[in-house]
Amino acid sequence: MDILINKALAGDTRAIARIISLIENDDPVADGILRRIYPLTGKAMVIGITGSPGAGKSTLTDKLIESFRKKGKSVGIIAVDPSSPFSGGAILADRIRMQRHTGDQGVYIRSMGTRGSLGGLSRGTREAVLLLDACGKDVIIIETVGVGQSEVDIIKIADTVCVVLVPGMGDDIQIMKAGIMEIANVFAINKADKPGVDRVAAEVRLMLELVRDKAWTPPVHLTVAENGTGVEEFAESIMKHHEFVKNSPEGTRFEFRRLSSEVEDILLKNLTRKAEKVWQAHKSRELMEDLAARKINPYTVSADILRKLFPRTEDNQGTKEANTSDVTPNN
Ligand SMILES: Nc1nc2c(ncn2[C@@H]2O[C@H](COP(=O)(O)OP(=O)(O)OP(=O)(O)O)[C@@H](O)[C@H]2O)c(=O)[nH]1
Ligand SMILES: [Mg+2]
Repeated sequence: MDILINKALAGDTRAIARIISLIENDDPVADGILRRIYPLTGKAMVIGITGSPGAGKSTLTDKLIESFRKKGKSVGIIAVDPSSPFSGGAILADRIRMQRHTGDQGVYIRSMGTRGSLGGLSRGTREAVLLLDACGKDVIIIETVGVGQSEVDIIKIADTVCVVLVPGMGDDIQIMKAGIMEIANVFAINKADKPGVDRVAAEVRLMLELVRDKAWTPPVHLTVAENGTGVEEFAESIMKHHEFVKNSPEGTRFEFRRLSSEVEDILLKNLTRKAEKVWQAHKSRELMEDLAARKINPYTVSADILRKLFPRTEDNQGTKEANTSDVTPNN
């Protein structure tokens, strides 16, 4: 395991891919690896790119890679592909748009499926980001389709959330209603070569007036990802926002909130794992028959398992205290 970790930290892409697979498969060794690499994290600029299907997120990401590479920064990409129940970095459309970077040692691209979390980010996205961070990637971009849960999830992971909108889509307003306005730090109105771009930009700016945050007003950029128009300015805004996050009280609050949700997620994952184990060990043919015959109910069974999980819970202590107070008056 040490060899694998060291290889990954040295930038070996196969070792990185292997560890991400361990993470995705919820392999028990993954937690140990993450614990080891965690002290090396916290240096990368983590960017989330979200927006409706086909908005041009991958094309824009491809141009961002180019821009950051020119600035001498190494880049890691995680493309969350909701259509793929499997992962393992298969060649997907997302990846193909960034194909020209695959020969570049400073670029690592990985696709992840959304197995297990309907519409949300893949299990393990956060951990994959941590790994790429530890492995020295200066910039990490997470591309995710903005449907449902994923845009809520993305703020738990990314320092800067970019929302990509396009002209001529009737559902733009709906997207905004769905909370996009609350989470976006930078906007790109992509496909600015198409008619209607000014209208969308005006709508977004108007919406921003309504929910204006005093400390940071999300800039709205017009981009044509296909030929790179506006991408440089877009990248500048992303970097500015990152500076803002790192150097403001809002940023610190945000970081605390994010770390809290990180602890919560890990705690829940471990609890679930443990509970499943205890339940599997507790389960018997006899018990199942009793349940089926309604001799016992699932609530009681669950309570028994909880007691096994937490032998010294408040409930138990409560009983003890009750006993003590029963005894005290007699003394
Ligand atoms: N006209 C025009 N087309 C663009 C622009 N940017 C991207 N496209 C095209 O839009 C299509 C979708 O682009 P992608 O980059 O795959 O979009 P995406 O948001 O990553 O798509 P999904 O990952 O499938 O949600 C492709 O055919 C691109 O060539 C642009 O600025 N102008
Ligand atoms: Mg894409």
